[in-house]
Amino acid sequence: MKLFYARGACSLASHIALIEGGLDHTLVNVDLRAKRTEDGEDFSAINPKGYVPALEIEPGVVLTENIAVLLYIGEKDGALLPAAGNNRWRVVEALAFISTELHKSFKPFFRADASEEERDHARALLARRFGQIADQLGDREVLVDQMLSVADCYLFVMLLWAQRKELELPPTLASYYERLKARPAFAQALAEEQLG
Ligand SMILES: N[C@@H](CCC(=O)N[C@@H](CS)C(=O)NCC(=O)O)C(=O)O
Repeated sequence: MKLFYARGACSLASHIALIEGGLDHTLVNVDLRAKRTEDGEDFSAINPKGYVPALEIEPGVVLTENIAVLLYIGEKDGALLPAAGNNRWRVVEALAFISTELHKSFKPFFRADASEEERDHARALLARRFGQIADQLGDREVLVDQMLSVADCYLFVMLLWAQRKELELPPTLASYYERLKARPAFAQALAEEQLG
């Protein structure tokens, strides 16, 4: 499998999941501004939507969208997605929440033309959403039941961004982030993307 990624972007969640799940993969860095891969290919021809993650699952077959890519990896490795039962749907639910309520809310922090008012609004919204996911986590080690899942990989990236943007996090999420960061697969992905 080939993961098209950008350093520190949401594709880091899939990068972590590929390592954590022990799946063979190669990484291809994408310059998101130029829409060029590190080997000089036109990224728009690979993913016409122009964004990462994009995962080549078979020669010429490219899967996009964080939720789909993460579910594919979870299904493939069998370790990061419950095979059946309510917890499988809890993982899907968590992925949807992270994608639509957390990930999207970061937009004003990445848009150079966003106003301070938009950023303040995003700060307040994210504080509420992080509070809700902290309540869901409670005093457990992972988001769903007792099993590390692709949802933890995705939430980890949101927490990395939160730290970089100096957003205040509930203490349970801050310690959850530190715990995940210490896992070998997470540390390896961070090192491979040269993220300190
Ligand atoms: N709907 C997409 C959004 C992915 C996305 O926002 N990717 C960002 C990086 S975190 C990106 O590549 N942005 C560059 C661009 O949109 O041109 C998904 O959920 O996978």
